[in-house]
Amino acid sequence: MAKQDLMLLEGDARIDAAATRLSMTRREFLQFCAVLATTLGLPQGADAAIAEAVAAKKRPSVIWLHFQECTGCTESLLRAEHPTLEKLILDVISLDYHETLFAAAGHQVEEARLKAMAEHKGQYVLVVEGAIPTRDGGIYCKIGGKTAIDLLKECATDAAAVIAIGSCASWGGMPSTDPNPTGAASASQVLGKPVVTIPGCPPNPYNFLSSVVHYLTFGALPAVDPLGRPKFAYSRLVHENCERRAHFDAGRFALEFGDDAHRHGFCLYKLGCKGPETYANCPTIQFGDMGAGTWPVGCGHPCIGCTEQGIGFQKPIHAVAKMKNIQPGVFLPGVIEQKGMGATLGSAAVLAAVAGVAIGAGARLTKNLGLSHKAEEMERAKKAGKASGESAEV
Ligand code: FSX
Ligand code: SF4
Ligand code: F3S
Repeated sequence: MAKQDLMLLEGDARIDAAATRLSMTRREFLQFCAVLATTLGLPQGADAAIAEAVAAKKRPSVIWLHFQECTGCTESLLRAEHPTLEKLILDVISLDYHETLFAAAGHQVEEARLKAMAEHKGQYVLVVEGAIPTRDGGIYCKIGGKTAIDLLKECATDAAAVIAIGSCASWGGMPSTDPNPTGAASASQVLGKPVVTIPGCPPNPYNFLSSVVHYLTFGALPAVDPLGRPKFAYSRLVHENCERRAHFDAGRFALEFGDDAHRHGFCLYKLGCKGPETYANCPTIQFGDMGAGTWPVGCGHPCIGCTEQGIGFQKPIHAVAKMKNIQPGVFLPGVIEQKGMGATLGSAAVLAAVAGVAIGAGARLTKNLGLSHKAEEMERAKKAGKASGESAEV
């Protein structure tokens, strides 16, 4: 019977045993469960249910297939730092088949897969990493003499749940980039039914772990959006939670890699950041548990929209993102206007909005941002002129 309060589990011997198993203190383990419950957006009491489920060690059997990809999905799981994420993942699941991590090879591996599928018929979780080449009968990816198409269909038949990890398995990803010579397709396209997808290139390991822990605790994968993405992770645009958002709203942009604005950590929108049209929780959970800034934009690189079909590996890096939604903040006067360039730029946007010119709001917004930048440049030029004038006078 699940306890409703995490604190009631403080003295529970099962919790101590789980913490020891994971090389954590009891407190760290309980905190970890609380963080997972929060990440999943679950109500009060779910943290205790998660702690009990992980402690009970009911590890679901997992069969992990690799197709057309770079193995970055697996690498991102293994490269996580404190608390050792791979340890947590390997503790909450029983990884019965994984082509990269298996010490065995050849027939032994195939036997392990068939054995796991027979022993856990209807109960195992199938994880698919990589796209599936469908052109020319699927001959561009074969494992153990079988095409990826056949292997996927065979393994999915008796799976309790299918998770497509990474953008390749979720929607085709990098291998499906035009002209898509191998006909790379997603797991869902090949199976002809929806599957849970955790896009990203690589995907964030926390999103995978959280989804698996949800399955372990509640016997079902988390709620998903129409693209099969868990809502807890893909409901918000990168742009909504970006640490550089204040710069965007104020019209402060890096214009070149390495320029002053870039060095100051200004917004990367004009360098082609796709955060405004990409749904992912990268800015909030970040990568590798290494502390602040460990995500693409945090490191100074524009988001390339790696989670988003039609954006990642498709839209050129220099192309400016389409604004998916317009936040009120951008209609307010930017700091430059407030500093003396007049409130006209912001006011014009507000007036246009009031006048009901809703169509083309994105274009107007971008224009407004361009004007903000122009205003900033004018002010800089004015200052520079004044400074040189002053020095000339001296
Ligand atoms: Fe690589 Fe995975 Fe990208 Fe694809 O991640 S990191 S190419 S999403 O399938 O290995
Ligand atoms: Fe962050 Fe990119 Fe949005 Fe700028 S455009 S605030 S860098 S997500
Ligand atoms: Fe990918 Fe953009 Fe996140 S490039 S990792 S979706 S910040």
